[in-house]
Amino acid sequence: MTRAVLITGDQLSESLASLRAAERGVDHIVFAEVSREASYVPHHVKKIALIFSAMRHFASSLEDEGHRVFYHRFDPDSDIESFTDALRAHCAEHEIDEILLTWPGEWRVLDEFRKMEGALDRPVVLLDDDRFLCSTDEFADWAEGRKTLRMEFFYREMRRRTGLLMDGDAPAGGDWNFDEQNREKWTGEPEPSGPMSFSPDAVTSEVLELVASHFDGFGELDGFDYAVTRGQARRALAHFVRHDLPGFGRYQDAMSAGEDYLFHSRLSMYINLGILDPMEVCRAVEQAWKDDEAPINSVEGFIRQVIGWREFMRGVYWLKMPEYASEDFFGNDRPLPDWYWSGKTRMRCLAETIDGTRRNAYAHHIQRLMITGNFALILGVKVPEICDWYLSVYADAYDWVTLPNTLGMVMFADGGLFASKPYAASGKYVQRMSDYCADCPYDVGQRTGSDACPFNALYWDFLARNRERLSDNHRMQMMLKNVERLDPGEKAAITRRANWIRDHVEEL
Ligand code: FAD
Ligand code: DLZ
Ligand code: SF4
Repeated sequence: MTRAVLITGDQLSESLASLRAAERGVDHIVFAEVSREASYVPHHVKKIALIFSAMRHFASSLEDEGHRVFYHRFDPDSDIESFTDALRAHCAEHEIDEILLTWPGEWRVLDEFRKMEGALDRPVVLLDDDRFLCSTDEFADWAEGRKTLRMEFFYREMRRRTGLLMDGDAPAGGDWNFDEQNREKWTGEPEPSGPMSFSPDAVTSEVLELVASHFDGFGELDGFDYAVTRGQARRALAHFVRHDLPGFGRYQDAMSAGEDYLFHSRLSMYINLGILDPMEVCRAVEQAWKDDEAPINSVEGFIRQVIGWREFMRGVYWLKMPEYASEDFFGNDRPLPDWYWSGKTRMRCLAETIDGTRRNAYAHHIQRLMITGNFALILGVKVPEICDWYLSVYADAYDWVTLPNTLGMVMFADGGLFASKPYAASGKYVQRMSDYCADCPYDVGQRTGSDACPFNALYWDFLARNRERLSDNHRMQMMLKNVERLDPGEKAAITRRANWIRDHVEEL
């Protein structure tokens, strides 16, 4: 019996379930660069280049290990536009008895996989993606009977299960969470090293030419410096642990003009592709603490993101899809401003974040949450438009992780399934955590008037507009009371300013 094993662009792990099941030298390992995957959103060109180059490198490493690899390169004139087309063409040319797949990262692709048996007239076996620490069934068991899902409780279970940062049954360092130490503003010292850069090799250079000729989605292709192999990604991990992990905790929420990364790892794109394993990343980080090379607040904070948030988001996605994608708690109706794609706004915080996104296909978490995310929330942007923006512009973006972060964490469109309140904030928050406001033409100290920081009026107006909807959220009570306390004249001026901003958002 010969099977065709399709490996998608984010399944580049030797430990992948379908690769473990494949018979080396017998089964056909199929990769396909296809237009449907490359165009379901206008992906950042660096994201496409990363995926194609990493796929090509991974395919040749499998070949070196004795697998029979069949690689369909991107061809704009080809009739092969989808995974199904690629497998159909493969089955027409070769004797294939069965198709072997691993659970994909998007509902859209799962839907395609489920239709393959009919489309290809062959049995299709779909295996679980066990590269995650918590399976979708285990997450569903954990969520069963809970009205709201709180990451913190899930995370403690993951700590116990993995043994990471555990001292017997107790959390190492005496606490589960050291977040109160992780909110410092960064004022220039210590200097971050930044993520490790890699020069394009011949394979990547060929991919860069291909992408430059055929794709013009979003962003800049120049300066491509990502790891594209497992070996490189492991070096990037070691580099982060050695240089930037120590400062990661303290400055986790900080932002600064001209600093695209600060102390963040830029490892998500490698973990999500499959070329780094989440547990190996956490073990390396934990070891730095054991060796006294990084403080507990950095190490715990980092591990929480990976075994906590990352696993939790995947759990939420598969628990709630496909209905989840249509949630719209606030009934938003504003289009996404055009300048989300160009970066051309005078608002410094947004211009900086979007400019970094255009250059690097990257922004760090607090920029995604509190700058581009917060603005979309308080403006009331249509949920699918902002979700598609995030899915397009970041090199680490796949629906299983982008959607819950955007729809749930940022837009609160699920009404608080896992976020205890919307992350709405005024310019004051941006001023506290960054140096953006100092050089901004808008005045962060003003709520009204033509020079006032747009975040301010939008924030107060967001609270006023959604008072009823948020009235039974106990964490919002103080903020809602502050709205009630506003002087009626001031309140009317805020509404006028917010309406003006909404009507002239493209001019900001
Ligand atoms: P670091 O700050 O170094 O964090 C370490 C690791 O923790 C990351 O590499 C990542 O694997 C994990 N992590 C941290 N936070 C989260 C989280 N909230 N959800 C899942 N994993 C997390 N992350 C993605 O991987 N893909 C996305 O498409 C994505 N979209 C996002 C959209 C929005 C609106 C927001 C607010 C967050 C999003 N995130 C996404 C989460 C987070 O912002 C990124 O994982 C992080 O910025 C990646 O950069 P880094 O590797 O330098 O992370
Ligand atoms: C994102 C992406 C792109 C741009 N192109 C391809 C591709 O041509 N072939 C492929 O196998 N995968 C690609 N991907 C990643 C897939 O979209 C991803 O595997 C699915 O979204 C499931 O997570
Ligand atoms: Fe952003 Fe407002 Fe600060 Fe300008 S003043 S950088 S718009 S928060």
